[in-house]
Amino acid sequence: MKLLVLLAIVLLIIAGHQLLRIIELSRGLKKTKEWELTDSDNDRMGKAMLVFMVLFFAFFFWQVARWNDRSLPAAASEHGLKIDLLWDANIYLVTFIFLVTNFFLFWFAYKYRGHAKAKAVYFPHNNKLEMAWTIIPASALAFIIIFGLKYWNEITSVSEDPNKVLVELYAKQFDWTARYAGKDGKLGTTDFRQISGSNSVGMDTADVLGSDDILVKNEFHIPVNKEIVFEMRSRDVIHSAYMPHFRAQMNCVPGMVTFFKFKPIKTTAEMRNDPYVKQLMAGINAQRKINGEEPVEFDYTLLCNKICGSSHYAMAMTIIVESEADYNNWIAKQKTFKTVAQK
Ligand SMILES: [Cu+2]
Repeated sequence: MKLLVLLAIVLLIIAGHQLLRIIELSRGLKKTKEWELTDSDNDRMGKAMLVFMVLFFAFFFWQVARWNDRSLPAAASEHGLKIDLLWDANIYLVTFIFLVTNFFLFWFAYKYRGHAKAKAVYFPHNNKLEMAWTIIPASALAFIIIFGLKYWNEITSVSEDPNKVLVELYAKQFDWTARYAGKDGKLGTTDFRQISGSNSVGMDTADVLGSDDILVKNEFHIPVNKEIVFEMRSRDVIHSAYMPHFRAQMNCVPGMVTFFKFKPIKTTAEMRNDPYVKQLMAGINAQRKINGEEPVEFDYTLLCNKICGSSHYAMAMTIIVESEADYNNWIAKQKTFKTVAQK
């Protein structure tokens, strides 16, 4: 069988080679050379450019309509709404430029299609044009950058809020640990030399500030409408704390503490009732059913957004946003580092 396939391939190559030779020989018999384009060739190509443009634009708009219902729900944090605004402004701007430039690209390919008598125009320089295509893109980019920088500074500035909730996210290959400051409101210091099986984040056991710290895995809770300050550390490689529903992402870099803050504005329960989220989850659960999997409910997630190793995909943690009372109830039930360490 293998020999037959091999023989077929060899014969195919020989046949192809012979075909090429016939084409080469037939060239000598023709009067025109095949690399010389005729006016009718150019005309056909010019019109094909227009046809391609129409199909290309139709495909673009079809894609927008087809995949639009797969995007993230509206932002669930205060600053996230502004990021969404910036995102939308960018997309509209880019789409507009894409349509205009591609229209001219194909339109000019058609309009100036080759012609035996056509002469090229010598057009070396135009100051007004140069000014226009420098100033317009520069001001558009300046708007995007200034707008973005303003909110970037807001989410990365030091929190002045006395009622803030401080959460440390500790990343390692391949999981997250969330650490709360406990009753004293201060995170205990850490020391990488003390990392061990029972002290995975390297708590400095000599620091009393850390004894009331609370460490949780798999799931962490935050109260709605309060400023949450995140401090991020990494044990091994660069990870990235990504909370897509809150429009927040920050690298976790070994040897340093990075941070940002945001204010969640919708609880997990509110998100589950959101019509768009319901539709999104119905789509996901329909696919899960086909795969023979149990249906799932919407949950906020913390993901790692750096390709940090073989089990990178598994670096996830569920985030529960709830009322302050529910949050206080939950945190009161968690064990402090001291009680866990004494066991
Ligand atoms: Cu990671």
